Amino acid sequence: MIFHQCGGLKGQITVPGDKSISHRSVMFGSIASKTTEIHNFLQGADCLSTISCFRRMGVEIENRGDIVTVHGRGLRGLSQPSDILDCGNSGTTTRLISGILAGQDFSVTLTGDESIQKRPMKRIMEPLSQMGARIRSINHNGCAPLAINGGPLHGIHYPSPVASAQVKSAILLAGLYADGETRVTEPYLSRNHTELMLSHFGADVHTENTTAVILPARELYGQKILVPGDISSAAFFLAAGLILPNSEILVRNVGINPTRNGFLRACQAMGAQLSLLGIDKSSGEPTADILVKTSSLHGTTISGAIIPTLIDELPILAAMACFAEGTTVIKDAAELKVKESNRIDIMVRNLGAMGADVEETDDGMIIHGGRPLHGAVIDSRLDHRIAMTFAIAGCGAEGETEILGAECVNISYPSFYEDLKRLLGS
Ligand code: SPQ
Repeated sequence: MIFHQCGGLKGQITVPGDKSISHRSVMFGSIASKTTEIHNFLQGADCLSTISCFRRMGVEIENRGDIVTVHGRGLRGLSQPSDILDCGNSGTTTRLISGILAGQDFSVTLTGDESIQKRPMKRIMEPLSQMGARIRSINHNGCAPLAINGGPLHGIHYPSPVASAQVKSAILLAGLYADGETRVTEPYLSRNHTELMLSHFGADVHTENTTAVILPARELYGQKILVPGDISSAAFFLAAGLILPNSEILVRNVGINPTRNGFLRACQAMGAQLSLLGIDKSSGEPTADILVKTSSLHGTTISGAIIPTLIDELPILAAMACFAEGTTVIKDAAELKVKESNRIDIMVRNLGAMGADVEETDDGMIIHGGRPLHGAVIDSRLDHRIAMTFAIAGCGAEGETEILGAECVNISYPSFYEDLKRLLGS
């Protein structure tokens, strides 16, 4: 896939449904009673992996494109799959499903693609084991494939060393099956879609500062779910609208949950002309239309509690920082090293190849902005966020940018390149 420097982005766009919320709606719908109807479900490869895992455990799921209907089997109605469950490239599927499987009365083996088999799973194995689950890494390396023998669980108070919604969610989901209260305390609050949605499904769950608390459930109840547009997908167009000359774009119906909207706050700290229109707080997940115009950006520091609220947007923020005046410091973001790729290493290498002044640190990077970027050959390492980041960077760079493995955008945003082309008017 080749990109050239281009003029501005103009027009309106509605990005696909939120990936985190789409996953959860299928998972919770599967273990609820009756039917869950999901509108604006993300048809990305990761969410399709979640559907496929639950189908293999006997859940009838009708996928009619935009609407997905899950015929729930109840908390204890899943059946043992006849084969290994394949979570594909999805960390969310692997970790959250492990929490559910820990409470079943059967055993399962879970695996995923090459990237998943390198991502750390001890972070869920430890707390789930403390709750009584028997879960082991088949290759003894703390990674998938995982063998999970479900059984009786007890509640724990787990102080999580990382702010991770996947760790928190795995424990809370196991907590549905435990014999008492389960608590997870995080260093900073991570995305809270699990808590919001489980409460909507009838679970007794609440939050005390950075601690999520859940009580065992007798039943969850199927719901109708409207999935908001994914702010992590919107971020690429918002960034392009800010850095490419003569741009003005409106991204419609974007989820702006405060535990996910750090990207908007970071853009504002960089001097972005960005407005939220038509804010709708009528459901648990607030949404807005977001308007951006080409802006003179300046550097900022991104660290601490904001990090979990923009963790997946850090690659595109790092690229934006190259188009800003002054220095941008990203710190407290060591979690980037254990995503689909090591996102610190790959960002520093690829931005460096484009001529940026960027240095790697232990837990982030430092970018001295203002140096024009030039085209380069970019290895996406099959990481969807990296491919999309460099498509946008390529639109702002002189010369030709070639992205290797560009098709990996299929994981979270299958129509990304077509949508980008349309906004560029090409
Ligand atoms: O599902 P996966 O592969 O882990 O996806 C990523 C992404 O970039 O799409 C991370 F690589 O998003 C995670 C996110 O980083 C999705 C997620 C969730 O839905 O709960 C939470 C975050 O991960 P974590 O490890 O911080 O909990």
